[in-house]
Amino acid sequence: MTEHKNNTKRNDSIDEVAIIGAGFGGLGVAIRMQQQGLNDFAIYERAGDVGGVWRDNVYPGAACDVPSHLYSFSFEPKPDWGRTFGPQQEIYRYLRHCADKYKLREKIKFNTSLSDMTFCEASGTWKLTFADGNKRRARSVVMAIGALNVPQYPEIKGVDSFGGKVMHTAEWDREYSLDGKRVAVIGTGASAIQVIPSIQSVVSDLHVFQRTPPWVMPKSDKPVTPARQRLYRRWPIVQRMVRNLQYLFMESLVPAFMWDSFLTRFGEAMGRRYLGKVISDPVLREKLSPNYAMGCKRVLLSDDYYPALAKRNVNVCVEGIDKIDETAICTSDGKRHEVDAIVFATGFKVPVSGAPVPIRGVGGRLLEKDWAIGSEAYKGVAVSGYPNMLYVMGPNTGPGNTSVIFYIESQINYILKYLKTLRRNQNTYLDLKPMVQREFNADIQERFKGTTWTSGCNSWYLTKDGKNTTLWPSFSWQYRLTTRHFSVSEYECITASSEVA
Ligand code: N01
Repeated sequence: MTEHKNNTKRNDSIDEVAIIGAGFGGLGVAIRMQQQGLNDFAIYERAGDVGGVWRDNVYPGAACDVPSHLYSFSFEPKPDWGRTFGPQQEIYRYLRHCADKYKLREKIKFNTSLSDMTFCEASGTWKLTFADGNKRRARSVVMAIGALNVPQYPEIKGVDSFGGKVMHTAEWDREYSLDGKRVAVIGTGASAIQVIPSIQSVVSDLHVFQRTPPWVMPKSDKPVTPARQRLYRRWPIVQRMVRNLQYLFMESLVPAFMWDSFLTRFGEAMGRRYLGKVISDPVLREKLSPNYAMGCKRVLLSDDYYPALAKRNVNVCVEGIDKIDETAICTSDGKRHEVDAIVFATGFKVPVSGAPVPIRGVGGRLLEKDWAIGSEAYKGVAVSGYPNMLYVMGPNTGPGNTSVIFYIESQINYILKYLKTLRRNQNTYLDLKPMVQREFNADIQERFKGTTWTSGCNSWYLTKDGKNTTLWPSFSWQYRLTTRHFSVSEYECITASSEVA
């Protein structure tokens, strides 16, 4: 690529880099940019605080199912995790600490929600429009908007007629008390298995509506002793070693998902054994027995989910929901389950990162249309036709088994290389060559063939056509290696013809 001398006067109405979102992704990019001397960026956050999903998901029991040491930045370890698996409040505090320590709040425009993004080819910049009508230009945009943040409410007949309280786990109303109420939880995924044991003892009756029984394994969550916290504080290398061991353990589970192997069978046997140990009632055990290959959907970790389901005030309904009326959930066996409140633990809208707002790239092409049959990017970061737009947690970067933070840090490595290249070449923008994206994605889909993830269960990882646009199909170290490499030859390098008007 030809290196242009930077004769352009710095234009203060333009952000060199606009980061959208102040969750793990946005904060991580910003911290690493600062550490590399790339200080010309602004962060736009739709809410009034940092934290992303860890700010928003405040349902009782919300916690992480990835070990705490792995669920923090490698460049900002936290020696004093209170539990082996961090609860929501603690992770939220950690992210606030990151924002404060690295003085990021002064760079964040809070309550500023992006509503539209258009690329201007002449100036090689993005025009950002916000919900309050304000506009801004940016040379590059980092889309750190998170993968799972738009709650999915299922379309159930009559739901609007229900006279009681309706909540989604991701939109929890902390003012509403469930004490002594008859409550329905719809869904038995990662959020449900956390909320159910946390509310079981305070509600009078709990009806759990299960469509597919999940694979559940013990979590072994426990408090971290002060002595251990002191040890980590004094000897950070010990914490790093623990973190590395946990990483290796989780990485060793990948083959169980990649092929229908003896490891998958072994995992399933362990899962059944655990179920049998906790649930003595054969009818309930039958209801809770998974009917698909382990790993096809997310394997859930919990120490208190099965015990909660065995309590006398809990009823697990496996019949399909026909409709909801003013006071009850009606199931296909003709029963009416009268409740005061319904909790939708029904997950999030997919595709993962989707096009959250209209995004117009080169020639006015619309990302929503380009991604209509499944989102696609290069290394989960760059998208052909959308120059200098860089995704964090974009398509096919979800970890099936390990910490998403490892993936985010891999993307940050790639993004930093991209941004440094741009800095050396002012007035230039980089548009990924379509062929590079096509070949990369064809290879990804090829690698999914024969894996547990495509073994036939109905999971949100897949599009309607069975394409997996959410997960990385292999070991996470392979993702780390692939994102370490940035080659400018994979991009069209275009010189902008005019300055911003
Ligand atoms: O959502 P889900 P989630 N009638 O999609 C059921 C992350 N996460 O919020 O399996 C009845 O997993 C649906 O049934 P089925 C994590 O990545 C992380 O729990 O489709 N049921 C399922 O049981 C996770 O994967 C943490 O048959 C209906 C449930 O609703 C992702 O978020 C914690 C239904 C949805 O489960 C999503 O998890 C929590 C209907 N019409 C979440 N529609 C961590 O700890 C849907 N369901 C990091």
